[in-house]
Amino acid sequence: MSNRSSRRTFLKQTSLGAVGATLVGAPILSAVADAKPSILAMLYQTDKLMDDKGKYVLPDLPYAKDALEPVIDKATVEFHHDKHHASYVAGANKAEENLQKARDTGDFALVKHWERELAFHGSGHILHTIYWTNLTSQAKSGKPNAELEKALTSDFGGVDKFKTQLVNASISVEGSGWGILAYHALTKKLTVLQTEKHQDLTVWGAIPLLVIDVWEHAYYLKYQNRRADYVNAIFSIINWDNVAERLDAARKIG
Ligand code: MN3
Repeated sequence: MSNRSSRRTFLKQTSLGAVGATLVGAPILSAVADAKPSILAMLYQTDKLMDDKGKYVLPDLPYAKDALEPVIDKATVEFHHDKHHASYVAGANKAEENLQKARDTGDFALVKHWERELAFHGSGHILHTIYWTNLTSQAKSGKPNAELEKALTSDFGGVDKFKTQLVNASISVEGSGWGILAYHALTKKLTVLQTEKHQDLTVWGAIPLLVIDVWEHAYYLKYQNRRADYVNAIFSIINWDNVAERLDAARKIG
Protein backbone atom coordinates (compact mmCIF):
# COMPACT_ATOMS: atom_id res chain seq x y z
CA MET A 1 0.00 0.00 0.00
CA SER A 2 1.47 3.39 -0.96
CA ASN A 3 1.80 6.16 1.56
CA ARG A 4 -0.90 8.06 -0.21
CA SER A 5 -3.44 5.30 -0.25
CA SER A 6 -2.65 4.27 3.31
CA ARG A 7 -3.17 7.87 4.32
CA ARG A 8 -6.50 7.93 2.54
CA THR A 9 -7.54 4.73 4.23
CA PHE A 10 -6.46 6.24 7.51
CA LEU A 11 -8.50 9.37 6.89
CA LYS A 12 -11.57 7.41 5.95
CA GLN A 13 -11.26 5.03 8.82
CA THR A 14 -10.39 7.43 11.60
CA SER A 15 -10.95 11.14 11.35
CA LEU A 16 -13.73 11.22 8.82
CA GLY A 17 -15.47 8.15 10.10
CA ALA A 18 -15.25 9.53 13.58
CA VAL A 19 -17.34 12.48 12.54
CA GLY A 20 -20.26 10.16 12.43
CA ALA A 21 -19.41 8.68 15.78
CA THR A 22 -18.99 12.13 17.22
CA LEU A 23 -21.90 13.96 15.77
CA VAL A 24 -24.50 11.72 14.21
CA GLY A 25 -26.30 10.91 17.42
CA ALA A 26 -28.03 8.30 19.45
CA PRO A 27 -27.93 5.11 17.41
CA ILE A 28 -24.17 5.44 17.47
CA LEU A 29 -23.91 5.67 21.23
CA SER A 30 -24.59 2.06 22.05
CA ALA A 31 -22.97 0.94 18.85
CA VAL A 32 -19.64 2.49 19.78
CA ALA A 33 -19.27 0.10 22.69
CA ASP A 34 -19.56 -2.93 20.42
CA ALA A 35 -17.59 -1.49 17.49
CA LYS A 36 -19.06 -3.96 15.02
CA PRO A 37 -17.98 -3.58 11.37
CA SER A 38 -21.55 -2.74 10.36
CA ILE A 39 -21.21 0.55 12.23
CA LEU A 40 -18.65 1.72 9.71
CA ALA A 41 -21.01 1.01 6.85
CA MET A 42 -23.76 2.85 8.70
CA LEU A 43 -21.57 5.92 9.24
CA TYR A 44 -20.37 6.08 5.66
CA GLN A 45 -23.92 5.85 4.45
CA THR A 46 -24.79 8.78 6.64
CA ASP A 47 -21.85 10.97 5.73
CA LYS A 48 -20.61 10.59 2.19
CA LEU A 49 -17.52 12.78 2.29
CA MET A 50 -15.21 11.15 -0.23
CA ASP A 51 -15.50 9.11 -3.39
CA ASP A 52 -13.70 5.80 -3.88
CA LYS A 53 -10.60 7.59 -5.13
CA GLY A 54 -10.24 9.64 -1.97
CA LYS A 55 -11.53 12.90 -3.46
CA TYR A 56 -13.94 14.93 -1.42
CA VAL A 57 -17.37 15.07 -3.05
CA LEU A 58 -20.45 17.23 -2.61
CA PRO A 59 -23.19 14.93 -1.29
CA ASP A 60 -26.68 15.16 -2.76
CA LEU A 61 -29.27 16.72 -0.51
CA PRO A 62 -31.35 13.98 1.13
CA TYR A 63 -34.57 15.86 0.21
CA ALA A 64 -35.95 18.32 -2.32
CA LYS A 65 -34.66 21.90 -2.08
CA ASP A 66 -38.04 23.16 -0.94
CA ALA A 67 -38.51 20.41 1.67
CA LEU A 68 -37.42 22.65 4.56
CA GLU A 69 -39.98 25.40 3.75
CA PRO A 70 -41.21 27.48 5.49
CA VAL A 71 -38.37 27.29 8.04
CA ILE A 72 -35.61 27.53 5.44
CA ASP A 73 -36.57 28.76 1.98
CA LYS A 74 -35.69 26.98 -1.24
CA ALA A 75 -33.35 29.72 -2.53
CA THR A 76 -31.29 29.63 0.67
CA VAL A 77 -30.93 25.85 0.48
CA GLU A 78 -29.92 26.13 -3.18
CA PHE A 79 -27.19 28.74 -2.62
CA HIS A 80 -26.03 27.14 0.60
CA HIS A 81 -25.63 23.65 -0.87
CA ASP A 82 -24.79 24.29 -4.53
CA LYS A 83 -22.45 27.26 -4.03
CA HIS A 84 -21.20 27.50 -0.46
CA HIS A 85 -20.86 23.82 0.38
CA ALA A 86 -19.50 23.07 -3.11
CA SER A 87 -16.73 25.63 -2.62
CA TYR A 88 -15.64 23.90 0.61
CA VAL A 89 -15.37 20.62 -1.29
CA ALA A 90 -13.30 22.21 -4.06
CA GLY A 91 -11.09 24.00 -1.53
CA ALA A 92 -10.44 20.83 0.49
CA ASN A 93 -9.44 18.93 -2.66
CA LYS A 94 -7.15 21.77 -3.75
CA ALA A 95 -5.46 21.80 -0.33
CA GLU A 96 -4.96 18.00 -0.39
CA GLU A 97 -3.47 18.21 -3.91
CA ASN A 98 -1.02 20.91 -2.88
CA LEU A 99 0.00 19.04 0.26
CA GLN A 100 0.62 15.97 -1.91
CA LYS A 101 2.79 18.15 -4.15
CA ALA A 102 4.73 19.39 -1.13
CA ARG A 103 5.37 15.81 0.04
CA ASP A 104 6.45 14.78 -3.47
CA THR A 105 8.83 17.72 -4.01
CA GLY A 106 9.95 18.22 -0.42
CA ASP A 107 9.05 21.91 -0.80
CA PHE A 108 7.10 22.82 2.35
CA ALA A 109 7.44 26.60 1.97
CA LEU A 110 3.63 26.97 1.79
CA VAL A 111 2.72 24.21 4.24
CA LYS A 112 1.16 26.67 6.71
CA HIS A 113 -1.09 28.09 4.01
CA TRP A 114 -2.28 24.70 2.75
CA GLU A 115 -2.82 23.27 6.24
CA ARG A 116 -4.99 26.31 7.00
CA GLU A 117 -6.88 25.81 3.75
CA LEU A 118 -7.42 22.12 4.56
CA ALA A 119 -8.69 22.96 8.03
CA PHE A 120 -11.07 25.66 6.75
CA HIS A 121 -12.48 23.78 3.78
CA GLY A 122 -12.30 20.29 5.32
CA SER A 123 -14.19 21.39 8.42
CA GLY A 124 -16.71 23.28 6.28
CA HIS A 125 -17.30 20.18 4.15
CA ILE A 126 -17.76 17.90 7.17
CA LEU A 127 -20.01 20.23 9.15
CA HIS A 128 -22.25 21.05 6.17
CA THR A 129 -22.56 17.37 5.25
CA ILE A 130 -23.78 16.68 8.78
CA TYR A 131 -26.02 19.77 8.79
CA TRP A 132 -27.98 18.64 5.71
CA THR A 133 -28.59 15.17 7.11
CA ASN A 134 -29.56 16.66 10.49
CA LEU A 135 -32.53 18.40 8.86
CA THR A 136 -35.80 17.15 7.41
CA SER A 137 -39.26 18.45 6.63
CA GLN A 138 -41.47 19.63 9.51
CA ALA A 139 -43.79 16.69 8.84
CA LYS A 140 -40.98 14.18 9.41
CA SER A 141 -39.12 15.90 12.27
CA GLY A 142 -40.56 13.96 15.21
CA LYS A 143 -38.71 13.82 18.56
CA PRO A 144 -35.62 12.11 20.05
CA ASN A 145 -36.01 8.34 20.24
CA ALA A 146 -35.73 6.55 23.59
CA GLU A 147 -31.99 5.99 23.40
CA LEU A 148 -31.17 9.59 22.44
CA GLU A 149 -33.54 10.89 25.09
CA LYS A 150 -31.79 8.72 27.68
CA ALA A 151 -28.36 10.03 26.66
CA LEU A 152 -29.54 13.67 26.65
CA THR A 153 -31.16 13.21 30.05
CA SER A 154 -28.08 11.57 31.49
CA ASP A 155 -25.65 14.23 30.22
CA PHE A 156 -27.81 17.41 30.30
CA GLY A 157 -30.54 16.67 32.83
CA GLY A 158 -33.28 16.36 30.21
CA VAL A 159 -34.15 17.05 26.57
CA ASP A 160 -35.48 20.55 27.31
CA LYS A 161 -32.36 21.52 29.26
CA PHE A 162 -30.19 20.26 26.40
CA LYS A 163 -32.28 22.19 23.89
CA THR A 164 -32.09 25.41 25.93
CA GLN A 165 -28.31 25.08 26.21
CA LEU A 166 -27.87 24.42 22.46
CA VAL A 167 -30.19 27.31 21.57
CA ASN A 168 -28.32 29.73 23.84
CA ALA A 169 -24.92 28.47 22.74
CA SER A 170 -25.91 28.88 19.06
CA ILE A 171 -27.41 32.35 19.52
CA SER A 172 -24.36 33.65 21.38
CA VAL A 173 -21.65 32.48 18.96
CA GLU A 174 -19.64 35.61 18.13
CA GLY A 175 -19.62 36.32 14.40
CA SER A 176 -20.21 33.30 12.21
CA GLY A 177 -19.93 29.76 13.46
CA TRP A 178 -21.87 26.79 14.70
CA GLY A 179 -23.69 25.42 17.71
CA ILE A 180 -22.88 21.72 18.03
CA LEU A 181 -24.05 18.68 19.93
CA ALA A 182 -21.09 16.34 20.01
CA TYR A 183 -20.17 12.96 21.39
CA HIS A 184 -16.76 13.04 22.98
CA ALA A 185 -15.13 9.72 22.15
CA LEU A 186 -12.58 9.99 24.96
CA THR A 187 -15.03 10.65 27.81
CA LYS A 188 -18.01 8.92 26.15
CA LYS A 189 -20.24 11.88 26.98
CA LEU A 190 -22.45 14.21 24.99
CA THR A 191 -21.43 17.85 25.07
CA VAL A 192 -22.59 21.15 23.58
CA LEU A 193 -19.89 23.21 21.89
CA GLN A 194 -19.67 26.54 20.11
CA THR A 195 -17.29 27.12 17.28
CA GLU A 196 -16.56 30.66 16.11
CA LYS A 197 -14.21 29.78 13.29
CA HIS A 198 -14.89 26.25 12.25
CA GLN A 199 -11.42 25.74 10.86
CA ASP A 200 -9.42 26.66 13.96
CA LEU A 201 -6.59 24.69 12.39
CA THR A 202 -8.33 21.41 12.93
CA VAL A 203 -10.78 19.27 11.02
CA TRP A 204 -13.88 18.32 13.01
CA GLY A 205 -14.05 14.68 13.93
CA ALA A 206 -10.35 13.99 13.96
CA ILE A 207 -9.13 11.80 16.84
CA PRO A 208 -5.60 12.69 18.02
CA LEU A 209 -3.09 9.85 17.72
CA LEU A 210 0.28 11.59 18.06
CA VAL A 211 0.64 15.09 19.47
CA ILE A 212 3.65 17.38 19.70
CA ASP A 213 3.41 20.20 22.23
CA VAL A 214 5.03 23.29 20.73
CA TRP A 215 4.11 25.71 23.50
CA GLU A 216 7.37 27.24 24.70
CA HIS A 217 7.07 25.63 28.15
CA ALA A 218 7.61 22.24 26.48
CA TYR A 219 11.11 23.04 25.20
CA TYR A 220 12.35 26.48 26.18
CA LEU A 221 14.68 25.52 29.06
CA LYS A 222 16.76 23.33 26.79
CA TYR A 223 16.11 24.64 23.28
CA GLN A 224 15.20 28.33 23.86
CA ASN A 225 13.98 29.70 20.50
CA ARG A 226 15.09 26.63 18.51
CA ARG A 227 11.69 24.99 18.16
CA ALA A 228 12.78 23.14 15.01
CA ASP A 229 15.59 21.39 16.93
CA TYR A 230 13.11 20.25 19.58
CA VAL A 231 10.55 19.05 17.01
CA ASN A 232 13.16 17.11 15.04
CA ALA A 233 14.68 15.61 18.17
CA ILE A 234 11.37 14.44 19.59
CA PHE A 235 11.02 11.90 16.79
CA SER A 236 13.75 9.82 18.44
CA ILE A 237 11.56 9.33 21.54
CA ILE A 238 8.14 8.57 20.02
CA ASN A 239 6.40 5.49 21.43
CA TRP A 240 5.18 4.10 18.09
CA ASP A 241 3.45 1.18 19.78
CA ASN A 242 1.27 3.67 21.64
CA VAL A 243 0.46 5.49 18.38
CA ALA A 244 -0.45 2.18 16.74
CA GLU A 245 -2.69 1.24 19.68
CA ARG A 246 -4.47 4.59 19.38
CA LEU A 247 -5.00 4.09 15.64
CA ASP A 248 -6.45 0.67 16.33
CA ALA A 249 -8.79 2.07 19.00
CA ALA A 250 -9.83 5.01 16.77
CA ARG A 251 -10.65 2.68 13.88
CA LYS A 252 -12.92 0.69 16.18
CA ILE A 253 -14.74 3.86 17.25
CA GLY A 254 -15.00 5.36 13.78
MN1 MN3 B 1 -22.96 27.28 5.85
